[in-house]
Amino acid sequence: MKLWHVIGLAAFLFSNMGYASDKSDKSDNESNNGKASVWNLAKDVGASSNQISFNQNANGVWFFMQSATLAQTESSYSFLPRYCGGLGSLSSPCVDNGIDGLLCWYSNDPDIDNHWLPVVEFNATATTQFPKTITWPAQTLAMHPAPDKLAIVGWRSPVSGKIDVTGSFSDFDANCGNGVLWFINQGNKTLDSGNLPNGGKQSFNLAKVKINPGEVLYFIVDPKDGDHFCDTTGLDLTITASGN
Ligand SMILES: [Ca+2]
Repeated sequence: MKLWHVIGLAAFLFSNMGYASDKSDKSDNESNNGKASVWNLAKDVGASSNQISFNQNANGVWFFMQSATLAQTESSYSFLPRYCGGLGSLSSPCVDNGIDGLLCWYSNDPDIDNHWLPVVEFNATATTQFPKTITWPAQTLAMHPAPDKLAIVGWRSPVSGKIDVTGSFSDFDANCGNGVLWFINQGNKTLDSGNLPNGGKQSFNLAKVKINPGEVLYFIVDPKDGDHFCDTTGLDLTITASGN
């Protein structure tokens, strides 16, 4: 990554909620040219194990975010501002994980338990990893909320027409806690939701969701009753443009 890329990325991350042009951060994925009809979260994020791929605006559509409170209010969402690509960074979830190759975007404020949450993380290794009490399959994305903030993956639509949204939320840490609540919102409107029990997995399948360019779908994990212990939650997600 060249210096001007870094400067541009920093300016982008610390800007307001306005989104940068798709042209500002092209990945190697050919689907970044706006002609893609399928977006797979793990495939797009894991296209290469570095920040260029695991990035705000990855493949032109993916964003990793947090809320100000547990309220699902679009205007209160902000980008997770910090990135860790390995064990070299101090005071980050990467150190907590203790395993290189677990990449993460995380909060800039320690929460009430002095953890850097919420966090959106990706297992970029080729094998299942077991940080602390978590069972984390290879090449999968996970989210963890704070007790008082939502963990959010955003997909900003580059297309108009209708899309199909399929995937699942899975509890990657069944050893404690009370599970999570999950939501799929289009702006502030909830399209689907679930109450995921500890250790559970719940699928979603939304057909022919009408969408306009620039509209955002939010995939949200709430800690459930403010109990965020063992809330590492996998998100498997594929969005397919199905035409008009
Ligand atoms: Ca919980």
